[in-house]
Amino acid sequence: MDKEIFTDSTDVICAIATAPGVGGIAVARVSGNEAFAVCSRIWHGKDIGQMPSHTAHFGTIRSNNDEIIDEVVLTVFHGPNSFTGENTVEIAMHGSRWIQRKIIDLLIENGARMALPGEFTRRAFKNGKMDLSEAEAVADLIASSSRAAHRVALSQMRGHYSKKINELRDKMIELASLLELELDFSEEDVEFASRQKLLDLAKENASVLRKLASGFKTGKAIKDGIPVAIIGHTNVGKSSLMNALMGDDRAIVSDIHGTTRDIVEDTAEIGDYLIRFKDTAGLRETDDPIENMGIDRSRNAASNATVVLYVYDSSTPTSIDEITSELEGIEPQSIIFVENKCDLPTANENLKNIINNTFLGSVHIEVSARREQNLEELKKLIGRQIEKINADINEDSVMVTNARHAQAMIAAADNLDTVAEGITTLLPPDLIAQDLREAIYNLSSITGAITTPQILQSIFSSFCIGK
Ligand SMILES: Nc1nc2c(ncn2[C@@H]2O[C@H](COP(=O)(O)OP(=O)(O)O)[C@@H](O)[C@H]2O)c(=O)[nH]1
Ligand SMILES: [Mg+2]
Repeated sequence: MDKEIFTDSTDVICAIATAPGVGGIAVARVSGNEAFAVCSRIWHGKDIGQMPSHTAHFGTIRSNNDEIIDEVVLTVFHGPNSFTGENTVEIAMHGSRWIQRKIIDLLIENGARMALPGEFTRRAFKNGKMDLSEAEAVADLIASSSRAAHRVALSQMRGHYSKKINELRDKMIELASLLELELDFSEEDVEFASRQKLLDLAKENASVLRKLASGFKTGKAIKDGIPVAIIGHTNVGKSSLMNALMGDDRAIVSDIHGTTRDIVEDTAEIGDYLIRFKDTAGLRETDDPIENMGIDRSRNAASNATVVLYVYDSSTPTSIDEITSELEGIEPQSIIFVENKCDLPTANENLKNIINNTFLGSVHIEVSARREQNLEELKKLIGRQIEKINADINEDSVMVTNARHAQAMIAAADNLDTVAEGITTLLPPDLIAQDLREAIYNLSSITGAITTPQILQSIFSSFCIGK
């Protein structure tokens, strides 16, 4: 399916743009140079051709034998001042399934065709209304399920991200053109492009790009859920805590040690973030091979988590040595110690102080999963820990949330390393220019200044119809 499937981009396309199913109102989108003519054939009301852009009008949609299908509100947008850049009509109808289907059928009978997935956004890209990373951000914005994910997608859609990429690229283009100029004067042995400046730029851009790409882990976590692992001994109440935080009986709770053997995962929205909680098998010495596999997974989950909830049982004596060995290799700043079962008499009088002195930067909280005590405070603590770790996320920060972009950045950084090496080893300008051009090419693929039909196909086909 490498073939370009968006064959004729001058067709009038139509689709329901609201969520599938029954709703109070549904909206059909119609786009294309002849969109007004197509809609006029089924619309009874003011002359669409005479409507000023960005105005809404009441009227009816009628079938070919003049039967009224629905009373609707029709909004017109004159190209290029529309989402797609083309003449566009949006028909807000009553949300019955039958009306939705009937109006789409009528539009098709009268000269429109069904839009392909992502075709509206693809036309917007083609008509220069947005670049590729902005178009991808439209999909992310629609899918965003937390405030933080929304913030990152909105910033990308509004072009902050592209601006940063283009700044990096423009500097490289400038130097590349100076290098190419030298090629025209090759007999005269002149240097238009200062080698020192070029070297500095290559090194600086490579490091900026690597740093951006390394933020992909955080960016992806914000989009798909920030991993928070719940670990600790068996029977301390990890699964109870997971259930209490989710408000759902997600994991099996019992007083039998070693009940949870695999990772139980679920997401919940806490504050601004979507959190992906992972309840794990309890840590203990055991001969059971299956349980041991589960314990390995627990350790793995802990080392890949943004925040680790280390749960211990207030009513059972626990030693700091055990805790220290179980948390080996985990950053203290990412740990929240959760003293559970605080409804029972404590057997760990001094442990909290010892923990605080051993794990500098960690935080501690007492809860009862069973009685649901202090859980709101725990949620706030989780939010605050994440906020601290992601301190640099704000409206204007540039965050990579897309694997395609991270790959392109790393490829461009590798090209720049080769450029730097070429300069230090006094390579002729045509060879340096070639590597520089490749770096520019890789960066350009992010915003779509340079693309192949295959890239476009894979991006837009993941959209829904109507977007
Ligand atoms: N008293 C009391 N018991 C609890 C609390 N949380 C969990 N438990 C009990 O501790 C036992 C182990 O709980 P579970 O969640 O399965 O622990 P896990 O092995 O760490 O996942 C169960 O009998 C729970 O009912 C609590 O806050 N207070
Ligand atoms: Mg459990």
